Amino acid sequence: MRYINLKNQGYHKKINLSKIIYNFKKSLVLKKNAGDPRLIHSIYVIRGDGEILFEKSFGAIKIDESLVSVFLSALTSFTGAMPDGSIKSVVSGRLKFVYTVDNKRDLIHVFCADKEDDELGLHQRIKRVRDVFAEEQYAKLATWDGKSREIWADFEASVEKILSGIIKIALVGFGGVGKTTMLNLMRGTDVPIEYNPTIAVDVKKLDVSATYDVIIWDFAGQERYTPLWTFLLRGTNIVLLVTDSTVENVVSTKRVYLNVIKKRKQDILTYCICNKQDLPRAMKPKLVERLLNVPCFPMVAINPTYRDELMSLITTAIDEWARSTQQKEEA
Ligand SMILES: Nc1nc2c(ncn2[C@@H]2O[C@H](COP(=O)(O)OP(=O)(O)OP(=O)(O)O)[C@@H](O)[C@H]2O)c(=O)[nH]1
Ligand SMILES: [Mg+2]
Repeated sequence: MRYINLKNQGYHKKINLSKIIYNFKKSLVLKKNAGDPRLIHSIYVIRGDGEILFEKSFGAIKIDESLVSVFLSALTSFTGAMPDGSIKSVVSGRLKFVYTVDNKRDLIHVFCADKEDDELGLHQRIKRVRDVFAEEQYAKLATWDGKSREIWADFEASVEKILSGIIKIALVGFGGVGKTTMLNLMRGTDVPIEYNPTIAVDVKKLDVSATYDVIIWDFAGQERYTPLWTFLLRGTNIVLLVTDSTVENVVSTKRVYLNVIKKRKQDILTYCICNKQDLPRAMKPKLVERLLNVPCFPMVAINPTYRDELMSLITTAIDEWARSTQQKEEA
């Protein structure tokens, strides 16, 4: 069992690294399964008269197709009284059907999933599918001949994206550089001025994308926690590498980038945040960029006027990540 003794740092308790790692492994498994699209068997868009306009099967789980047929044929009889936009679900055998109505357009959207699949994740996704259909697809039906598949290409791509799940963004950097302050700024919560070092890691959901569930992992940066970083980076899609922009910290941060992030097998999109630009010793992002060779952005995390910049930077990172993932899939 690995322990870190914190006595020398003024703490009088031991941190059990193995236990922290075990708990995080457990939470990773749970998160992975939450709304995992691989458990969604199929999705349908159905007209009020029962006609199936769109169906897409993911073939992830073997199911009793007749059960689906029976459910779909009976569906219109119990969606009639549903208020617009409401979502319901029903479990039948191993399957869970989640459905919602768009009364204005006379449409019903249905997900057929595994009964264990996360209810909230399914609700969020079916709502997004309904919105995307209303915004991007519905108008195309007016000129549709009822047969050609071309008009469905964009919608199908959107559905894939919506079902593709979770983006993990990690805030990585040494103690006191301002990661937790940035997380608070992103979430619009009050920014405490006093420094409370993060213990191990803090995980929060960020409401920033209509397509993905974005989870931010705020790493603890004090030296005693850095052995955790390699483990915590698993499954990360985007790293925001945070520096306090002093020369010393930029140099150490470069070492982290080269030895911990860049060495990983999986591709991680990395941006560097040059925080504490309000302080006199702050290096300019242009200069840091030349040293680190990753895109660098200026930040003053204690100043709420930087929030918009921070949010648009995260949106840009997510878009860039999604684009490069798609390109890799196509290659
Ligand atoms: N002057 C200035 N202070 C900042 C800025 N951002 C954060 N701070 C302060 O720096 C201190 C440390 O900030 P935290 O966000 O807790 O640092 P952290 O990176 O999360 O540190 P660990 O959790 O130990 O890894 C706090 O007192 C913040 O108020 C900034 O842009 N300018
Ligand atoms: Mg912190």
